[in-house]
Amino acid sequence: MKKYPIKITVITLLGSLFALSIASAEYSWANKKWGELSDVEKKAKVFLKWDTDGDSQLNKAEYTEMTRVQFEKNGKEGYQKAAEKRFQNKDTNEDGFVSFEEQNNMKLPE
Ligand SMILES: [Ca+2]
Ligand SMILES: [Ca+2]
Repeated sequence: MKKYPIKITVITLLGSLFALSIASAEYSWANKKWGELSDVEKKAKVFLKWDTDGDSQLNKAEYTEMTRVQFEKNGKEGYQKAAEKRFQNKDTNEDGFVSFEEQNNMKLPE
């Protein structure tokens, strides 16, 4: 019984290591420096920066947040309406998510 918590810790540690290796292996460009990225990889990096839940797509909340920051940067108002409209336009398959492909008309680089 005494060893039980240690086992759990080891399993948890191994689990997080495994998750980490998957995360970094997912995109070959993930660990490159900005200057080494191709244009599409840069686009992908920016896109995935807004993907806070990590599903490689932007849901409406993530998309709205991206639009809010863009508008704020440019000193514009009315981001909510704009985000709503853009989201609808971009989500061409109407699944409630904007994929990288829908956003940029190109495939997410691997
Ligand atoms: Ca997402
Ligand atoms: Ca979609």
